[in-house]
Amino acid sequence: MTRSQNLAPEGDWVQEGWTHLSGLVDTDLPGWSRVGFSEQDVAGRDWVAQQMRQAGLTTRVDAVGNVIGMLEGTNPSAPAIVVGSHSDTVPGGGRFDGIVGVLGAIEVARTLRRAGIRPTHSLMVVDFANEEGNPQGVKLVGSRAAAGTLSATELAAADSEGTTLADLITGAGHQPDAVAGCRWKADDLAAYVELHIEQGPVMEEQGAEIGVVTRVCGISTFVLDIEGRRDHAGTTSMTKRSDPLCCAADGILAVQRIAAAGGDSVGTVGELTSASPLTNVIPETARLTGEFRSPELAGLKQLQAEFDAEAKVADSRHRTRSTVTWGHTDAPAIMDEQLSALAVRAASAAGHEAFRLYSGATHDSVEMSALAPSTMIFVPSRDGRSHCPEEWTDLADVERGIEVLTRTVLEADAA
Ligand code: HGY
Ligand code: MN
Ligand code: MN
Ligand code: MN
Repeated sequence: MTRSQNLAPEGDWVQEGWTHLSGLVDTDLPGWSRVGFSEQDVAGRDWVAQQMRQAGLTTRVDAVGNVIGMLEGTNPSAPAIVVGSHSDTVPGGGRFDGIVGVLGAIEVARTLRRAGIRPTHSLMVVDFANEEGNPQGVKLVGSRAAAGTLSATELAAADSEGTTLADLITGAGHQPDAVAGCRWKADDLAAYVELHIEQGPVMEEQGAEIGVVTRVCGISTFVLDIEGRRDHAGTTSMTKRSDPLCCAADGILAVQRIAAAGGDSVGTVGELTSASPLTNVIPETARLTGEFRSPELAGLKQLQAEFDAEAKVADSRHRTRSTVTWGHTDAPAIMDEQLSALAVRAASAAGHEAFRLYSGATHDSVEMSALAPSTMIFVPSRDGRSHCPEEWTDLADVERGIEVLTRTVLEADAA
């Protein structure tokens, strides 16, 4: 490979693919919704598999729905270089989060073919299943299955209607009982590189065209279950009631206060539910779901301890009994410095100065980094908006990112 070799992606193909996937959305939901394991998600992933085959890859779909395409290298016994992302979206999401990385990964294979390059290492292109998570509270489903960290307890986790994650996966035509077979061996993998939109404002503010990620946030999710006492709303004085919703209100503000005090940390509440929707009943129970994120594991643990303590304070204030249940903790994932240096060099070969940055959004790279040296290439997001219909990245930025992804793969292949 030389710096001058044309490794630019075919912009028209990227644009057409993006337009096609943008049409495979649930029109009953706002924004651009292709929710994991939905009918539209299944259709999108079938299309992705078809595109992989047209790009010359051999495809398979594993037991949780990961779509995997292989291009055999000249040394099939060398560990594979993995590129990919996810094509599911949050409900009410946008058209770029994950999708850019999946289209980009396929375009790497197409570009290598156009350029007549057969890599030494096999190239593995992946569209991970349900990165965005589900009402059952499990994120990064496909990459966790591949990393062997998706537990039976999580597959049995149910939403408020009793549907388990295993039911969801089965409903999309897969076999969650066979999750053990999804696991990849670290020895088989040389590197993982994921192209993604930044989803935040930093690159735009800095005028950066290409980002290379240093680390990805850690996440800790929780459920706060609050028990109060069901009583008559008209006859129970304000000093005698035990109202779980008031405790929950304190919990919400505690999330905000604790996260704001923690430097780079953030905290968000997802859903607040109560045992009664009526204004003339003090409900007996309430439930709050939320998450904290931090670049440091110690920071995450500190946030957990502080929230546990705040829940006790709220209980004593409102005469309630709360239980905080912490879900799976994703430790912050540090991107591999050597591989990141190759991505920086690849950016330079494509004519861009790479900007190093932290990711406050989580990614499949978190799970992959436990299996192989991993890094991420970012392209800017307009106004830093993401997980909303306004999410936007110019095609020119996407194309730049894909070229840098292709060049990073070739650098890693030669390393
Ligand atoms: O939740 C996240 O950060 C990601 O976008 N899935
Ligand atoms: Mn994403
Ligand atoms: Mn996302
Ligand atoms: Mn991702």
